[in-house]
Order: sequence, then C-alpha cells, then structure tokens
Amino acid sequence: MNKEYAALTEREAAAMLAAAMPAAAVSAAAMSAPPLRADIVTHASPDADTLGCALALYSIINENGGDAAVVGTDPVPEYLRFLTEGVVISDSLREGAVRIAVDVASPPQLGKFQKDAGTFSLMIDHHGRGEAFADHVIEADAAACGEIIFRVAEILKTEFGMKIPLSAYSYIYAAISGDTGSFRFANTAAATHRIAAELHEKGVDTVTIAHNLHAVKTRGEIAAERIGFSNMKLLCEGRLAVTSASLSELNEAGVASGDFSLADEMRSVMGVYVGVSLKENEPGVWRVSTRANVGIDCAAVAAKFGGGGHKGAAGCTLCGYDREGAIGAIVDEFAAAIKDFELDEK
Ligand SMILES: [Mn+2]
Repeated sequence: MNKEYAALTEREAAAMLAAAMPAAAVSAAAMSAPPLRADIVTHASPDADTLGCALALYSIINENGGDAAVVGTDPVPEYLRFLTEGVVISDSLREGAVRIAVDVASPPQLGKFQKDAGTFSLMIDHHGRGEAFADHVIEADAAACGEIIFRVAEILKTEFGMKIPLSAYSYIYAAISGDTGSFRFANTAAATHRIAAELHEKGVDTVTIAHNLHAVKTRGEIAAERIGFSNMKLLCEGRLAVTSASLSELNEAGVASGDFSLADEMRSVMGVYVGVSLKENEPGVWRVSTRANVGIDCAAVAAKFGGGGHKGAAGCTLCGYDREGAIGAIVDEFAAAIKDFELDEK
C-alpha cells in the first residue's frame, strides 16, 4: 500500500463535503447533486475525540440534507454513552457511501475495517505519526481532531452557507475536552482555549459535558478505585506510586478489566513523579500503564518490556510473572530512571 495520497487544506476538505450537500448554497451543479451519503468512521476503542468528531460531521451532513452514519468497530464505552444518545452507531460500512475517518492515524486503528482502508475518501486527524490511507487533513498541532472539525465547520458555514446545528458544536466541545483532559494536558494551546471560548459563546453546555466526561464514574470504576487505593504503595522516597489488581481481586469484586486503570490516580499523589497501575488480565499476564509528571520517559521503560507510548504515558505487558515479580521488574526500571532524573536536576 504505497499509494500517494494528497494532503488537503481544511478548505479543500470542506469543499469536498459541501459539493455533495443539497442544502449548501454552492452552485447550481451542487444543488442537483444527489445527497451526500457518508459513513464517518471512528477508531477502535473509541474515545471522546473520535466519537465527538464523527457525531459532529454526522449532524452537520444530516442537517444539510445529506445522509450520514457514524460507524465504529468497537462498542461505545459506558462513560461516553451520554454523547451518542439518540444516534445509532453502526458497526458496518454501507456500499456506495463516501468513507471518512476521523481521529484515525493508521489502518490498524480502523479495527475490523483495516482491510477497507484503501476505500476511504478522506482522513481528518491530528496524530503526527501514522500512515495516511486516503486524501487527508492531518494537523499535528491540533490538541484534538475536534479543533480541525471546528475549523472545517466554520468554513462550511461562512463560505458554503451550510447550517451548523448546536449539537455539532457540543460534539466538537466534547472532542476537545476529552483529548485535553478538560484543558489540563500539555497539548492545550491558546488556540484550543479560543475555540472553546467560541463554542461557549455559541451556547454549548460546557459544564454538563465536562461533568459527564471528567467527573462521572461508573460503579465499576469506583469498585476498581477501592481495590487500587488499598493496594497502593509509595516507593522511591515517595516519588513512585504503584498499584495493582490480581485477576482474583478483579473477579471477586466484579470489576471488568477495562475499569481498572489507576495510573493517573497514582500520579496525582502529592510529590509523586511516576504513577504505575498493573492489572492481571490472564493468569500471569500483567498489563502495565504508566504516567509521569516530570521529565521521566515512560515510553523508554515500557519499551524495555516490548511496550511503547509517549514520554508521559506509556504501557506494556508482562507475561509469566507473579504479582511481586511484575511489580519488582517495573519498579527497578523506574527507580533507576528517577535516580537519573534527580541527578540531572542537581
Ligand atoms: Mn484525538
């Protein structure tokens, strides 16, 4: 798959959408064009950004006489169902529909649609690294794919006369709020705040979206936290916080593995540099997630165990360990990284 795909501007992407939209005041030719049938496809293990972007395009296209569907390979997680309420998320692609991927960096992230990657017409994404599989708008500076969708929506409105419903702006706000951790992560730029301010002025209920995304916890997550905090250990003179859950602990408490993810909570302990959360997914198989507050490279540690990720957030899987062995292996690596970091600081 070495086909060359074109990098498009936001305006070119907007024009492509508008050209097939009956309600758009583009041209007489467009007025007689059949309505745009578009499948907007999210990435596997969907998050607020991919779903928010897909739902925003969906509501814009349908508002303007098109026929859009949101398509995803995995079920919508419980905490995001407030977002998809009232919209059917399909798990199959329609014959003859234009295929648009949002927040998808490369074909494997399409999940079961990976084999269809070559049939996509447009990718809109903000991951710097990836593999383009269609003509694309890729802006690595954007904190969320939702920022790009916002600009495309504004072009559709101002240049092509399309109607943008409030729901689209709300979905875009959710996308941006999700990927910036409610405007707390380092990716949050001045431009991100400016877009958020515009969305606020347009009437988006920012308070409810932020609450649903960042404050609400499921009962499963609360049960997971109970296990996580009671198993927490502070090591390396309080610089490393580690917690873990064994398969039997998860099963006894009826906690789904997906609900146990406490690296961020570990990282929140005052004075801690690195938070680590381990869970046993199968006997002897430990999934490890790590988060750092300071310049400690989680990805480098994860890579030693065949994992990867970003400097501040990474993960790996350890096979054939008991709990103490798995914790010990990870702690040894981070203890060394913390020591190096502290020496560099001096
Ligand atoms: Mn994203």
